[in-house]
Amino acid sequence: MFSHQGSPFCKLAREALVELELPHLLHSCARGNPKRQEIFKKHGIFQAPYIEDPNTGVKMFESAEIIEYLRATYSLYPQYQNL
Ligand SMILES: N[C@@H](CCC(=O)N[C@@H](CS)C(=O)NCC(=O)O)C(=O)O
Repeated sequence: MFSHQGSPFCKLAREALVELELPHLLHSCARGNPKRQEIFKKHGIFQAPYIEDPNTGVKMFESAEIIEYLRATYSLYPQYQNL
């Protein structure tokens, strides 16, 4: 996941990864970090959080969608995802 610490949206998405105990790489990309270019080149925009899931090929922005995707894909109890 591409993230930066000051972002409340990134914090929520990161929390979902941790809550589900999913091993992940966290690419820190605060303003000025050249890693932002990696996303910009692929999508023409930069926004964090952004994830790429190598298991499914999914690539996505938007914290709420990321959280929903992670829970639907990896939770053992997806029916309780809104608790
Ligand atoms: N609706 C988006 C908002 C994400 C967002 O606004 N991210 C900010 C950081 S808090 C961002 O990437 N801004 C562009 C930038 O930092 O250059 C979400 O929920 O993920």
